[in-house]
Amino acid sequence: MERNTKSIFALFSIMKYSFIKSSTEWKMCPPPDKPEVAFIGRSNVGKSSLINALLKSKDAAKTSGTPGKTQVINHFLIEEQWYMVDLPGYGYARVSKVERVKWEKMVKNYLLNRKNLVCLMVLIDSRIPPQQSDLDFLAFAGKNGIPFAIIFTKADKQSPAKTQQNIQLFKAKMLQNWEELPKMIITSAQSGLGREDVLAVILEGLEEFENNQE
Ligand SMILES: Nc1nc2c(ncn2[C@@H]2O[C@H](COP(=O)(O)OP(=O)(O)O)[C@@H](O)[C@H]2O)c(=O)[nH]1
Ligand SMILES: [Mg+2]
Repeated sequence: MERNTKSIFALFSIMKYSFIKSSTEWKMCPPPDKPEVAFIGRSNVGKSSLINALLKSKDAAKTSGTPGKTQVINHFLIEEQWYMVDLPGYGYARVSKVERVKWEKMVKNYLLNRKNLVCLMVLIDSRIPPQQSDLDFLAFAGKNGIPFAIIFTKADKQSPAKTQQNIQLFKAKMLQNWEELPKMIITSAQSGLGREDVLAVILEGLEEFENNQE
């Protein structure tokens, strides 16, 4: 109980974090003895920026203008209690087929095998209409029972009305194949919008993991 209370306070203020390792396959990841939350999305969606915003750090995860480079699974240890995982992006057009197949194998094996994964955050750019690569990836997650939430990014870049419009389009697309919609959070790494909502979802996952350990 004491641990829980401590983690709640830590989550909403500045979190202590350290980079643990980069892994090229799921078997090389740290032992699954702590709960972990992973982040994924199309290259350039704002994944590194969101991770930095959550950690209130400028450079925990490197933000970059040249997408599609990182093909590793990055583990950060947060508050000595849980892992935050930065997964390589998908749907980058200028990547070779060989690279794409490598990505599929690495990421999908990670998602299908990582026992301590409590929530996958799937990032979607709030500025653009539904993209097939996002819908395909969500279909994969759903079919395989991977727990996930959708995080819409870069909301500061347009009016709230425009954001809502894209989200409605996205929901309509999803409802063609899904009976119910997952949790969805609107965020901006720039303004901090949605930060606490994302952290609340993380906290739920961490608590669930703890309860299942007992
Ligand atoms: N205005 C704005 N720009 C963002 C936001 N998130 C990311 N960006 C920008 O989008 C680009 C890609 O971001 P990055 O975090 O590197 O994306 P990643 O490839 O998904 O890790 C960078 O130029 C960021 O500065 C946001 O919330 N608001
Ligand atoms: Mg990145």
